Amino acid sequence: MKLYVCAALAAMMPLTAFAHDGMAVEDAYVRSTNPKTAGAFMVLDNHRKVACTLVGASSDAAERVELHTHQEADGIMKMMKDEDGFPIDPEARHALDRGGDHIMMMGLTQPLADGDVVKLVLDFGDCGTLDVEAPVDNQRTPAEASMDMGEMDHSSH
Ligand SMILES: [Cu+2]
Repeated sequence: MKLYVCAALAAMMPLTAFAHDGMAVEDAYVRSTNPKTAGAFMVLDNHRKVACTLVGASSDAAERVELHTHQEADGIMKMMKDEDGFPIDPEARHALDRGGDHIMMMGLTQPLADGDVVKLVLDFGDCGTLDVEAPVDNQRTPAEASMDMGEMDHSSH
């Protein structure tokens, strides 16, 4: 029954963008903690038999979109710009998560509220680009986002 409900919801409001080139994204959402910046989180799914790297992202919703990561420096986790991109192994997944790798939108053209949908274009270099529609979900807790990716839990939708 839960699966059925999820399928119906997905049909009305597609949260998942399936792609050309064997790249896919699951469970994308955007979280905006202030009117000027927002983070985008999702699971990158590489269906190809070659490694792909997310090298950049863009969106009409923000002046700048950067790849960020968190690194520990002197015992403190610091957010910093990632220059190398996020590699995804062949037929593997890579989670963009709070406290880890993520996409940062800076200089929002307008403040984002729950229910808004943000369009992003992910650039995987040689592996092509992927259009993603990510709903704004400021209520999302980190635990939900980082749950075991092997077993998809549709009950949280
Ligand atoms: Cu960031």
